[in-house]
Amino acid sequence: MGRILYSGNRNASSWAFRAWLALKEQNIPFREEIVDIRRPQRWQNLEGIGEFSPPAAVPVLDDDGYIIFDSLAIMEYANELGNNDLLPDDIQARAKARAFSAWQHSTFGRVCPCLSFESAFYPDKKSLSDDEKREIEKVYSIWEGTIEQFGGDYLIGNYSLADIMLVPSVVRFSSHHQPDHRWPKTETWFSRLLDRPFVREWLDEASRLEPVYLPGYRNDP
Ligand SMILES: N[C@@H](CCC(=O)N[C@@H](CS)C(=O)NCC(=O)O)C(=O)O
Repeated sequence: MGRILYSGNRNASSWAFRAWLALKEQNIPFREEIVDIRRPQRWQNLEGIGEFSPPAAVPVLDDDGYIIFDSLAIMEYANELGNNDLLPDDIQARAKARAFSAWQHSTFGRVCPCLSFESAFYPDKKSLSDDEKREIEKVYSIWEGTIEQFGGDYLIGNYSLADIMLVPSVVRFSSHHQPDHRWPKTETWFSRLLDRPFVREWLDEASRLEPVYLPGYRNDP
């Protein structure tokens, strides 16, 4: 039977991206089934996922018949199946990595909600309002202070689940408002993250797809 990751379109499924990335980074072998979550076929396709996974969403990992749903659970599972090195050893650093992951997983989408993951691949990007820029800059300052505090190459020292969790937000923010010299560590962290081969692989494939337009991007009704 093997291991199957039900994921989504490269330019539309930020949650699947995270789960896929954790499995890849831990060298876990798996087969991928891409579920087309574009409208209108989205609903019928996700109904099919709902036949074996309660949230009827992607990603879902089917590990030889054992179903694990939710990106965060899949990421933790991938880490434990692999080298278990995607969370810091130190208890407080580990809690901080989990805090950033949980923030992303719960309410981080409220930061510039009109900047969806999909919008990162639009050829005609909108200019951000001053308020939107301020929201993003506030986050850049938080990330800058965190990188400084842990003193490593990534958000919490070494590469961790927190970095993987934040990659799609890094993509959606940086494609509209790059960090500059005011956040030098964040700028370098972005480059490091975006240069990772598996991150590149997913994003290169995403860029070759037809953009998925969502309402609200240009404050349209
Ligand atoms: N908390 C879930 C969210 C997954 C999610 O929202 N996935 C989207 C695609 S990226 C989806 O399938 N949505 C279906 C829906 O909201 O009905 C996770 O982290 O896996």
